[in-house]
Amino acid sequence: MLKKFERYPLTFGPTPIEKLDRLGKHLGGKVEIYAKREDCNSGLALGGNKLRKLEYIIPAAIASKADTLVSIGGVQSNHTRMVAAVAAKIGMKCVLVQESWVPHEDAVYDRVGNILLSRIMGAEVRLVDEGFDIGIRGSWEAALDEVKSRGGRPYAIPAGASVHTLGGLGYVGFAEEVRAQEKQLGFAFDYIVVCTVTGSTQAGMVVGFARDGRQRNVIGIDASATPAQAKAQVLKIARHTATLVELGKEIDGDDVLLLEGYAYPSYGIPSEETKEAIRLCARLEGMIIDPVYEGKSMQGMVNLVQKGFFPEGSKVLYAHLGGGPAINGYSYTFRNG
Ligand code: 1AC
Repeated sequence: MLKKFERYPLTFGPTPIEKLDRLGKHLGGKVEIYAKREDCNSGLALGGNKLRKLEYIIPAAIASKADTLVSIGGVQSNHTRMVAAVAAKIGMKCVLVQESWVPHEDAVYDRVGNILLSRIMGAEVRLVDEGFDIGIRGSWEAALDEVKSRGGRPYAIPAGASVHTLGGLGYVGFAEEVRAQEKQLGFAFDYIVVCTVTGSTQAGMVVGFARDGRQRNVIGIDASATPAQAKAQVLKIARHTATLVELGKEIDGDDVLLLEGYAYPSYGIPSEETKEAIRLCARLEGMIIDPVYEGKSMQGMVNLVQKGFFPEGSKVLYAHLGGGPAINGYSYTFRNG
């Protein structure tokens, strides 16, 4: 589906699929749980899902003759960390707008984890006191103008790379990769569980799995706490991406399943259940997930297993998108483990 698109390799290749046996047994043993380890996808700054998207965006950035990648996210954005890493790798400058998306107070929140790594990699980091919104932001447009006004050539990468015209392609590739791995494994997954905030990860999966009619088996777990906006964005990106890859069928509203009810109390703030999901994974599997993204999708998946959402015998693939570094910003929350 992606042959006609130029790809700048930033990842090691197909990511491992790992069976989470102890977690599955702990949850009753009726469902098999696997994790696709997108967190292990690259040597670039601890890796993660954004690299799959950037692989299809970077050729356009290079072709534009830009000298500066300009992007945006929250203070503990994984996406901005990945943009900083890629800029370093390809020899561009990087300006990052880091908004106050998360009303979280920890003395080191703006000094550790993702933002620490971005600073070390040489990005110009700007803290902006604006709240959460997955839409296009004035602060980001201002940063683009400023780079221009000082003689630079900016290349704009939106939050999560999501509403970039090529932002959905990377996760179409994920679906193709899973299909190839399923052949080797000798079985197909019944469900794919993924965390959703800005939308292009789920949108790409929906398009990629639509190829074999499995788009409704992609279970998005909303972590934005603005699910109507997130779902509309997933649908928009999926439709656009379907056209780009010439899918040959329409994506309609029912193809996007986004479950609400796990993002509380708000984006980036873990509930008691999110914290329990993080501890559960760490203690049963040694797998580190974070309070902003994968903690919430894990909480959602655990709850779905417990309430019998997945029929007995189902094989469920959990996408670990690589949000781990943000956990450093929650050192007080986890001070006792
Ligand atoms: C929200 C895009 C998002 C990030 O890491 O900044 N996942």
